[in-house]
This record gives sequence, C-alpha cells and structure tokens, in this order.
Amino acid sequence: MSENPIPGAENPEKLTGLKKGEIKKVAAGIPAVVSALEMTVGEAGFQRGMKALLNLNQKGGFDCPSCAWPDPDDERSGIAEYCENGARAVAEEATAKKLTAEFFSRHSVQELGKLSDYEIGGKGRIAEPMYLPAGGTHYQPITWDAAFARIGTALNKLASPDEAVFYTSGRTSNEAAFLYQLFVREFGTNNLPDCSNMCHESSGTALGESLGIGKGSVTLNDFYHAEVIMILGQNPGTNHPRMLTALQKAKANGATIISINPLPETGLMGFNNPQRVAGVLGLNSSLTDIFLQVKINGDMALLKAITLLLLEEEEKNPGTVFDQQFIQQNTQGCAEYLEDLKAYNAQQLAAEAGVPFAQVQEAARVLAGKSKVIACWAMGLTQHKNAVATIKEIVNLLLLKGSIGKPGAGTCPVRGHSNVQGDRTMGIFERPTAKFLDSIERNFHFAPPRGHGYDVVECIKAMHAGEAKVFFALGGNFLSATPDTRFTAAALQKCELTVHVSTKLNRSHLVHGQEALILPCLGRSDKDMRGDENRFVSCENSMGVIQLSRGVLTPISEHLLSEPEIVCRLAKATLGTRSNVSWDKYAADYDLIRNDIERTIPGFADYNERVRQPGGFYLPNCNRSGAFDTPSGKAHFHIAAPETPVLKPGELMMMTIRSHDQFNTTVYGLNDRYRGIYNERRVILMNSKDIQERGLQNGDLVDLHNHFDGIERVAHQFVVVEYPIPEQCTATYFPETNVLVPITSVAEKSNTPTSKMVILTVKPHGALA
Ligand SMILES: Nc1nc2c(c(=O)[nH]1)N[C@H]1C(S)=C(S)[C@@H](COP(=O)(O)OP(=O)(O)OC[C@H]3O[C@@H](n4cnc5c(=O)[nH]c(N)nc54)[C@H](O)[C@@H]3O)O[C@H]1N2
Ligand SMILES: Nc1nc2c(c(=O)[nH]1)N[C@H]1C(S)=C(S)[C@@H](COP(=O)(O)OP(=O)(O)OC[C@H]3O[C@@H](n4cnc5c(=O)[nH]c(N)nc54)[C@H](O)[C@@H]3O)O[C@H]1N2
Ligand SMILES: [Mo]
Repeated sequence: MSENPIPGAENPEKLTGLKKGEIKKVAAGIPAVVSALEMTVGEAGFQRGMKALLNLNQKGGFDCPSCAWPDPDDERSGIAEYCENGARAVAEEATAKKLTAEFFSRHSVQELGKLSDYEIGGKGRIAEPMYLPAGGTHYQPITWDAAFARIGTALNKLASPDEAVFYTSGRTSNEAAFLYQLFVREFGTNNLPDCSNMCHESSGTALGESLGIGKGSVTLNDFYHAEVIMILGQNPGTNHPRMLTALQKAKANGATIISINPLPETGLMGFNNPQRVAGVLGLNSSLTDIFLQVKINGDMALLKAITLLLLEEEEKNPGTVFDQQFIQQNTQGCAEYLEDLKAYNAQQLAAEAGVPFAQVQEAARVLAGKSKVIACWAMGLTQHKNAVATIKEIVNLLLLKGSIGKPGAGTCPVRGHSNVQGDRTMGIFERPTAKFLDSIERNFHFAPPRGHGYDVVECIKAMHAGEAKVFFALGGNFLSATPDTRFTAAALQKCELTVHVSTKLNRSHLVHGQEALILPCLGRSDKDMRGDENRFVSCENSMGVIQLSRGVLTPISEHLLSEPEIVCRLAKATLGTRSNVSWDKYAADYDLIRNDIERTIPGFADYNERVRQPGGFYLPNCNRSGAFDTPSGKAHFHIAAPETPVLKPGELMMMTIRSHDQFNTTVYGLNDRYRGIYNERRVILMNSKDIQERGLQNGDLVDLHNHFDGIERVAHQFVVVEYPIPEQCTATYFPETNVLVPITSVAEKSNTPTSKMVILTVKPHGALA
C-alpha cells in the first residue's frame, strides 16, 4: 500500500451524483457564449465582468491566462478575442469574493482540507499574506515584511542553497520569471522545477535533439497555408478553443485535418464558431477529415505505419512523395532511419496501434500528395514513457516531407499555461545551458551555480528523503498537479517551510511544511498601479510572440503585491548586502527589468520599444528560417521501436485527462459537457467490452488499483461510464486520480510523469484487493 492518506491531501472520495447526457456532436456556439458570460458576470459582477471580457486578448489589454494559443497578428474579433474557457479563467480570477484573515480564523486548515477542489476554488481570492506557525491549526495574518524576513531566515539557515526548491507555474510573466531565476541563482542553486516538467518537457527535449530548438516552428499564419494538419493527443475544443477558429479557417483554405486520439473529442469532430454569426446560429462545420482512433500510446506504431506506406509509394515513384532535395541538404541519418523502417510490416503496426489498416492507408494517401504538413500535439503524446521518441517520430515524418522551415508547414507543440514557454526563455530551467549561465555571470557579476538542479520529480524525492527543506512556489498547485499524491504530500510535510505565491486558495496551502506562508499576488486581469501608472508585464505565447499584458480591474484588496515586487523583496530579505543586483530599481520600474533581459537573453533587442507596439514581436526561431541549431547544423532522424505495454490479464491502461470544467487543478464545475458527463468527476470512461468482461455494468461503482513497482495505490469510488474508447483503454480526470500515477513512472530523458499511461485493475467498489 502506498503511504497512508494524509488529511486534506486528496479530494474527498465522495460522489456528487452522475447525470448522463449525450456526447455532443459540435463544440461551442450559443451554449458556450452563454455559459461563459453567466460565469464571469456571476463571479465578478456585471461591470467588472464585462470590463474584463472586453479587454481580454485585445492589443494593449491583458493576455488570457487560460492557454498559450496565439492571438491573430492582424485583426482581432471586435467583441472579444476569447473563448468560453478563457472567460471562465478570467471569472475565476476576477471574482469579487475574497478571503481575509477573518475567514482563516474561522476555518482551520484541517477543516478546509475536507472540501473538494471545486469547493476550495470557489472560496475566492486570497486578500492578505497569511502565516501558519509550527504546530498551528489556523493560518493567521502576517505583514509582508515579517513574511519575507521569515523566508530569508529559513533560506539562510540551510546547510546548502541546494536544500531549497523554487517551483514555477506557467502564469508567471517574463519579468517576474527573469527576476526569480536571477535571485535563485544568486542565492546559489539551480533547483528551478516548473510545470513544464510535467507538461511539454518531452517536446522540448525531442525538438532540441532533432531540430536544434525546443520550441515549435509554425506561426498562426502557417495554419492558413497548410495542406494537411495532423492533431495528435490534444483536445483543443476544451483546452485551446481558439485553435478551432484557426483550424476552421485552414479548412476553408483547403487543408485536410487528420486527428489521432483514443477519444472522438467533440471539438475536433465538429465546431461552431461563437465569434461568427453562423456559429452563434448553430451552423456547424465538421473539422476532422480522417479520425484515427489509436489505442493509448499507439502513436509511434501508427506513425511508423503511415511513414512505411509513404516509403513504399516513394520507392514506386521516386521524388513524388519525399522531398529528396530537402533531405539531402538539411538532414542526417535518413538512410539509416529508412533502412530500419523497412524491417516493419505496416499491417502489423496498424494492428498494434489499434487502427483499421484501410484508415491508415487513407491517411498515407492524403499525405503522399501534399508537401505542406503541420503536426500539432499536446499531453496525449508528452506524458508517456517513450514520449520523446514518439515526438521524434513525428519529426522524422515532417523531415521526409520537407515540411519544416517553409510556409504552411512545421512543428506545433501546443503549450498549456499561457506563459510556460516564456518562463523557459527567461531561464526557469533546472538544467540551464552554459551559454545562458555565462551571460548571467557577464551581466550580473556573480558566479551562478553550474550543476544541474532538481526537476519536479527529483525535487519531490529530495523533499521526501529530507534532502530539500524549504519549498517555495511562484504560482501553481504543486501537491495536486504532481503524481503520487500521498508520496508528494508526505514530501511536503517533511519540509521546514513551504511558501506559495498564489491568487486563489488551493490544496497545496493545506498540506504544508512545519511552517507555511501564503503570499497573495495580483493576477493578469488586475491593475498593477504605481503612482498613477498602470504597469504592464509581458508573455510569450506558443508561437514565440512576445506581447504586453496590462490588467484592467481594481484589485480586490490593497494588500496584494505584483509578482515582480514579491521576488524583489524576497531577494532583498534573503541576500541583503550580499547581492549584486539592484532589486529596488527593478521593483520600481519594469522597463529596467526588460532592459536587463535584453542584455542577457538573445532575441530581445529593443524589448521596451517593440513590446509596446500593438501585437508585440516574434522571437527569432532557427527552424522558421530553415536552419537547425544542432551541433552538426543538420536536422536529425532518430530511430526507435514502438513500445506497446504488455498487459497482464485483467489489466487496463488509463489516461488522466481534463474535463471541460477545469483548468488543471482548478475545478470550475462538475460537468464535462462535450463528453455528456454531468455533475460528477469521479467517473471512469470504459469500453463496453471491458465493462462486460469484468461482469460490470454502466453506472456501477468501482475502485481503481495500480501496482507499479510493487506498491499498491488505490482510488475509491468511481462510476463506470460506457464510452466509445478503444478496448483496454480507460480515462479519468486529474487531479482525482493522481494518487494512482507512480512517482517512479516517468518519460525517458524528459522525466515527465507518465500521466497518460497508468496500468490499472478495476474492481467493484469495496471488493478486496
Ligand atoms: N480549459 C482549459 N484549458 C487548458 C487547460 C485546462 O486544464 N483547462 N490546461 C492547459 C494546460 S497546462 C495544458 S498542458 C493544455 C492541455 O491540453 P491537452 O493536451 O488537450 O489536455 P488533456 O486533457 O490532457 O488531453 C489530452 C488529449 O490527448 C488524448 N490522449 C491521451 N492519451 C493519448 C495517447 O496515448 N495518444 C493520443 N494520440 N492521444 C492521447 C486524450 O484523449 C485527450 O484528447 O491545455 C491548457 N489549456
Ligand atoms: N495526472 C495528471 N497530472 C497532471 C497533468 C495531467 O494531464 N494529468 N497535467 C500536468 C500539466 S500539463 C501541468 S501544466 C501541471 C499544472 O500544474 P500547476 O501549474 O502547478 O497547477 P495549476 O492548477 O495550473 O495552478 C493553479 C493555481 O495557480 C495559482 N495561480 C493562478 N493564477 C496565478 C497567478 O497569476 N500568479 C500566481 N502566483 N498564482 C496563480 C492559483 O492559486 C491556483 O490555485 O499539472 C500537471 N499534472
Ligand atoms: Mo500544461
């Protein structure tokens, strides 16, 4: 059995009462607009809510905190360039409800831990700094000065700077992220784990090794010139709704869309564009032309099957399918890759992937005749043991088609958090390059540590082993987002001090170290006033565009600080006269932070001037200009075999995914409208045959068991929902099932938890293990 449950660490294993509806055929349209408006206005009040929505993603307004999909470079929708889920993310932040010291004096930490994530999130914005002393039962107010002094003392007492860990979630602005890593490195460690470690780390690793840059190569404009768009392991209807608008336009321009997913996700299948009259009136367009319903992690086998069919066609008619000139001039390892590929059998690969061979042939036929291909992917690919190899397989296919570095073609890892890509650009990385550290050293005149720091999984293990003692988080909800909840909760409890810079209350505040602090900060939609100036910060979207973000709402409390100010005061309190950096200067004037980013990080020339231009500016991207920043200067083919897990009798594969009503660990509601699931999050989507084989029925109550590494992990009380998902595959929502994701099951090279591949046995609720 994994560690004993720690009070407050998990969502209560309580059911809320499933109501089943139909799986929706189209996404968005009127219901989405209505639901978004209702929520924003309901949470924030009419004036506040409308003000926020009217400024969302407008040039000069604030960047939507919901995802990293780019805004159009040219015209933006007059009403609001937002989607239902963007509006909900804003509603969460713009809420008029607030948590003051009085709230915390009325509710003990233990009592709050008994609430569900949905209930916790609904409590409101944290309104003042709060402190939980050792042995305390209730958070109590603390002044900002005393809070920073407390952290400084705890950090300076450590035997080594490496005993502290500094986590970042992806909503942090470029300015705050740059200062944060600068402080952490001057303090003396590279322990900078971030949410990216659990998210697109596999993409960064694969693309870096194959193409010389860890970011995608396409711009939004490329979508409008593409001939084929492949979408693998992504549910844009829920998680990147504005992407559907781009896909719709691409399709109108003639692109064929191939979707690869175990689930027929509503947004991919059909889409109503709420920004257009036709969409609001309910006229829908189907998006996907070819749907390949792979088994979980069948992607590598499927990609190889497609590529093998392409190779056969190319051999019959040389020069008609592959771009031989591109391959010759720009790549290395092609001949070896094709040699290896020939050893496979396409029909067997298709069977392994679980996709009918005729459909694979159809996809190959489409790809054979086209030369401008975009591949998009997200968590369905990155959170697997062989994620890096699978993403390299996508690159192999694009390289054969010469589909990188020309208009209408390229790589598109669709990022999650709205500034997760920017945080990495700013140096939030536990394994910084020597070039980056040299630049820090040159510009700031201190010697940054050179050894690698901890990523997310490593830092959990270090805290669990007592080797890391202070945990600091700039945003996020570490406990609920990370794997193996019981193990992680025990790890956090072993810390001397846990600190969270947060907008809203979450479970990570409730399972804490001996002492704990919550530091409340301004969110994206909040005004950041200094004198009568409303200051702005900047972010980088999924396609490398840097744009300013300026809030419009009056903060709910005068006690909130901006993230850059928090970092400056933390640095001063910790480093004092030891520091070479003028922290006061940065806190007073963000232009000075941007000037120093410009000096330190390539691509930011004239940062202050260009960020003020409407729409911002693009960072340089070697792939986009046809170059590959690898040691050889060439793009690399990589060879790897598909890895189909061998399931023991009775075992199933489980992917942990997002419902429509959540943003990661923030639960907006209990519905997953597109999948026809209402009022319940404790569900397991199963194939009808798997249900029958276990003597179960639709609606039965089951417990989920995982036995990885000889440890038993159990999550109780899930309702069986019959769903069109391939046999042996199941799906549940995170964070509820993070108790089942083993901390020791990670992707090769990227160390990302394998959140899309948990091996399960499903038993009637209450049955003995
Ligand atoms: N509204 C909203 N927006 C969000 C978020 C949110 O929680 N809510 N989160 C943000 C963040 S941080 C991120 S990273 C993104 C996440 O965006 P997504 O990656 O779309 O999120 P998931 O729900 O994890 O969906 C994974 C998709 O992959 C499929 N899948 C699972 N396993 C496999 C597999 O083995 N192969 C294939 N081909 N497909 C598979 C699932 O069926 C599902 O459609 O969204 C961002 N935007
Ligand atoms: N099983 C499973 N686990 C997963 C995933 C999965 O698919 N399956 N997905 C993984 C992925 S892709 C990601 S990115 C991680 C997400 O991991 P995190 O980024 O750590 O989690 P979030 O839920 O996005 O963080 C929400 C909290 O951020 C705080 N917050 C919101 N806005 C702001 C702000 O502007 N400033 C500050 N300082 N705080 C703010 C609020 O207090 C809120 O409670 O989860 C990962 N975990
Ligand atoms: Mo993410």
